[in-house]
Amino acid sequence: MNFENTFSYNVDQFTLISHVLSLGFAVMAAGLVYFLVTRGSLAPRYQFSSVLSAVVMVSAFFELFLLYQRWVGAFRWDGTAFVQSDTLFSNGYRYVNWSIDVPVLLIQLLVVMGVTGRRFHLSWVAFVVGGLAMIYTGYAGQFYEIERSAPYWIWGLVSTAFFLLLLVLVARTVYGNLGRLPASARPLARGVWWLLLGSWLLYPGAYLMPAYWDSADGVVARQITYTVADITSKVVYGVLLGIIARRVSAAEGYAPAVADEVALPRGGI
Ligand code: RET
Repeated sequence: MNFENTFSYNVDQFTLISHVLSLGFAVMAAGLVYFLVTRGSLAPRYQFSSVLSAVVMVSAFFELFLLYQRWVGAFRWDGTAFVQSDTLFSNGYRYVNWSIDVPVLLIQLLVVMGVTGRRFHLSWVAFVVGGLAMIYTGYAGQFYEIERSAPYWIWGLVSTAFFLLLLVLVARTVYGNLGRLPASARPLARGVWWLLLGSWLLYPGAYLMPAYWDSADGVVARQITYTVADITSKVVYGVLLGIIARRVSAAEGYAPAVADEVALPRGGI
């Protein structure tokens, strides 16, 4: 069970969380349209990056929409506060959604950084295996977040080891392939690394929230943290990779169809 179910909430806390969760799925729907519409401005081999972003948007949309419904169903107004009703809120839905999104986001990086052949295959396997190991060990640990007994800390640490491994692999993917990119795209690729680092660190921060902010306000902070992390690690990251792919496409001499020139501001966004 999650610590969200151990408190009652005043009107402000309850509505703030409802709004933050609804922002999450609304942004994913908007992102889906953006990635589909701008797909044509990329050279065919990079269009797969937009398709991967669209996959992330659809899966995150449904997960966050479900979570929003769980939230509004898990509490009822008793005249003074929002108290537990007969269903539970669960962040577990987030973890299962990450099983799709984490591998897809990392594979998208390989596509845009121009990794191909054997290297692509090896990195692909390492990202999927490492990513799933990080997520499922963390998933096991979050069941113990209320009592914060040994499994909470042990699974959290095991998950962190996989996280560090992934970060090393991501840093190598970005910095090891910078030379393949046109000069105009290199600062953006470095930006992708820092964005990924900053946004992904928010997830372990949210995992730890019950340990250092064990109150209804801590729950508000945790759901805001998750939403900021979701928007930056999925949408902003996808937009940034799209801009890089567009610059690489242009450097490779790809000229988008006329309709795309009209749809996008000059120079692309
Ligand atoms: C867990 C458990 C505690 C330790 C660590 C974790 C890391 C989670 C991460 C999740 C990233 C999710 C993303 C989703 C995007 O769709 C599992 C919370 C280190 C890094 C990027």
